[in-house]
Parts: sequence; C-alpha cells; structure tokens
Amino acid sequence: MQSELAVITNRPAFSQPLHVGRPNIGDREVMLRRLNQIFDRLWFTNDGPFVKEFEARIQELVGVKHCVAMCNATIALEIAIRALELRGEVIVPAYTFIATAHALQWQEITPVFADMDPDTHNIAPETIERLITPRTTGIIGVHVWGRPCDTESIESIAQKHRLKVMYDAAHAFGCSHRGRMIGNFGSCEVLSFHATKFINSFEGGAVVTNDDALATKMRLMRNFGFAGYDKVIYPGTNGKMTEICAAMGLTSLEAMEGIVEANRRNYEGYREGLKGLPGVALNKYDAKERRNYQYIVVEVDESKAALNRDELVAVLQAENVLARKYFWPGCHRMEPYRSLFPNAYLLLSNTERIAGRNMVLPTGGTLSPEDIQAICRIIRLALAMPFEVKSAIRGADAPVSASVVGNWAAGQ
Ligand code: T4K
Repeated sequence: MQSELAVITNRPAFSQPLHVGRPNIGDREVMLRRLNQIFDRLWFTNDGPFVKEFEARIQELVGVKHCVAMCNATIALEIAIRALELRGEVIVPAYTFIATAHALQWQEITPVFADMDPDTHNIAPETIERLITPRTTGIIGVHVWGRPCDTESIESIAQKHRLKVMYDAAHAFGCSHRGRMIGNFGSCEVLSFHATKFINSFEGGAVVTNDDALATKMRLMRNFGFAGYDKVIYPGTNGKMTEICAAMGLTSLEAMEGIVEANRRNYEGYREGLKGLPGVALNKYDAKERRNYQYIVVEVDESKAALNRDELVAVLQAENVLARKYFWPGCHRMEPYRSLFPNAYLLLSNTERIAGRNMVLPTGGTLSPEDIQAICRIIRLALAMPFEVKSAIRGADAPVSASVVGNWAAGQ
C-alpha cells in the first residue's frame, strides 16, 4: 500500500492521468460500420437518417412527443430560450455550468442568479420569488448531477407569476423524477450529448418537448428557418446535428444499460472507500428513481475534515487524479456577471459555500475497482497527515502547480 503522497514525494500513484468525464465509446465495430454507411450514403448532415433515428430513440426512451437534435446543448438552450420568447430577465441557479447563463446573456436576456438547496445542489425554490420583477419572463431550472429539481414548487411559483419554465437537463438524460422521465417537465428540457456526458455523440444536444408548436418552431430555427427549398419562413441559425454525431449517439445509446451499471459500480466503490471519513460527503442518489450515476461529487467540509477541498484537489492532482472543482466559483463570479452584478454573492450564501467545497472525481468505464480503491486510499492518507500535506502544498507552491499543469497538458 502506498504510504507516501506525491504532493510530498513527487512520485504520482498513476502514471497516466485519470480524468473526470472520460468518454464512453460503446461498440467500436458498430460505430465503424455506421461511419461506412455515412460514406456510402454521402449524406453527412441536414436531418439525415441517423439523426432521425437518434431522435426517435430519444423520444421513445424519454417518453416524450418530440426530440429536436442539435449540434450541442448550448445552442439547444439558446434556441429553446428564443422559441419560448423569453426576454428581459430569467431566473437561473448560480450553481451551474456557465453555458446556462451564457445562453441567456448571448441574446441580451439578463440571467438573475438564485441560490441553491445545499442538499440537492439544485435551485432553491424559496429563493426564486424575491428575485421576480416586472421584467422577469421565465425560470430555467438545472437538474444538477442528474438529480431532479423541485419541479412542483418551481412550476407553482411560475404559474402564480405567469412565468415560463424550462429545464437544463444536460446532466439528467436517463433519469426520472417521481417515476416520470426527465424530459417531460416544464415547456421543454435540454439534453447534452457532449463527449463527457453519460450518453455522448462527440458533441451534441437536443430539446425534448410535448409541445407540438414549440417543436415545429425549434426545427425551423435550427435550420436557418428553412421550410423546404428556397423558402425561409423564420429567423434561424445553424443548430443541426451531423450524421457522424448521431451515429455516435446511437452507438452510445445501445451501450446505455452497461454504462449505467459501470457508473453505479464506481459510485458504490467510492461510497465504500470514503465511508466514515469525517467532513467528506459523497452525493446521494435516490435508488428508487432512475439515475445515470455519471457524477461522483464529494463535499469537503473543512470544519470536520483536516483539509479543505482545494488542498485535497492538489493532493489528487499531484497523483495524476485530475479531480475538478465543478461549478466553482459559481456563474455569478465569472465574467461578465461578476462585473455586472458585483453584489450578487450577498444572496447566494449556499452557492458560495458549496461551490467552495465540492470536487468531482473521475469515473467511467476506463476506471477499475482498484483505481477507485487507490483514489480513496490517497484521500484517507492525506486526511491522516494534514500538517505534512499543508506544508508540502505551501512549501512547494510553484512546483505543485507546475506539475498539475504538466499532468493536465499530458492528458489533452
Ligand atoms: N448545461 C450544463 C448544466 C452543463 O453541464 C453543460 C456542459 C451544458 C449546459 C452545455 O452542454 P454542451 O454545449 O457542452 O453540450 C465540460 C464539458 O465540456 C461540458 O459539456 C460540461 N457541461 C461541463 C460540465 O464539463 P470543461 O470545460 O470542464 O471540459 P474539459 O474539456 O475540461 O473536459 C472535462 C474532462 O473530460 C477533462 O478532465 C478531460 C475529459 N475529456 C474531455 C473531452 C472533451 C476527455 O477525456 N475526452 C474528451 O474528448 O466542460
């Protein structure tokens, strides 16, 4: 068993970097056959047969009337926001990937940041109402880590104030809420199929909805507003998914059950390995609901653990375990929001606290149970020798960050 830490010895436990968000491939041979079909058909994009098949599979899996596949979830968010005619101000959680806020700001709609529920990391409904002004037109909830928002409370606030609701479900494909699949809530929900997501299409996204008119509008918008050759009936952009992306998405979907199983095994491995460590809390998933177990999120409470989150991340990165600090420091502390709303943090105390404590650990099909045991051992060892770790990090500030940059670059 390893008795020293690389942060002290400079000898990492892993020779190759372990990443958060390593892509799942599915059956490589099947993917290559699909690639050949694309070359044979000479149909590369613009609503091709694989895109249609991918949309049909998503509709079936989510149990929703329409899936409009797009080139990524950021464009899907932008198109959905525009199709819903949101404007003025829209309430979003500060604790999300920056794309949720940027999709609004990009169209000159002001994102107004709400605080999070510290138990679920999702938007806290009780913080929404005080942010509503005459300019507010909607609420975007984000199902962070695939754990559903409190849709009932959000939708009742929205009804009371005549606001529209949509969800950023980038993390939540394959998850359910009270027995109903995510994708069926609000006016529409946005899925991501980015390489790092549970199901990936290299890059990709989709809007799912049960609203026929909204789906028609979004199909027009993702293809420049074309309604047939030479006929543009709507303003639009290029949000189309390509055939090669849809081929990857289909291949990934076929592997879905195996991916969930591997993710769940990894999650259980971490749970076992981190059990009983004071101040180190693994995110919980509701076993009665469908979950994709894609994210291993650990909250480090410095008042109970001997180290803080940043120190543990430095320890892990020195070992070539490239833990991430998602979603630190929160959207409100990134530009342009930080300059536009310098006092936003005053209403975001839970976001500030949790964003400073959360770290996301590597998972996915390339990790072995032994890798996970080794990662947990590193965390245990570091917490057992906090003074040595703190002084190594302090004393070797420059070398530690240089080696972290080196590790990160080597993994690119
Ligand atoms: N809404 C939410 C709530 C989201 O989380 C996201 C995206 C979106 C909307 C927008 O969805 P998309 O427009 O992307 O479809 C990553 C992903 O790029 C991003 O998709 C994801 N959320 C976010 C949480 O994570 P970065 O900037 O941290 O990515 P990057 O390049 O550092 O990659 C993350 C890790 O994955 C690295 O450790 C390396 C590994 N990786 C990455 C890629 C691309 C690989 O091993 N192979 C790869 O091909 O944002």
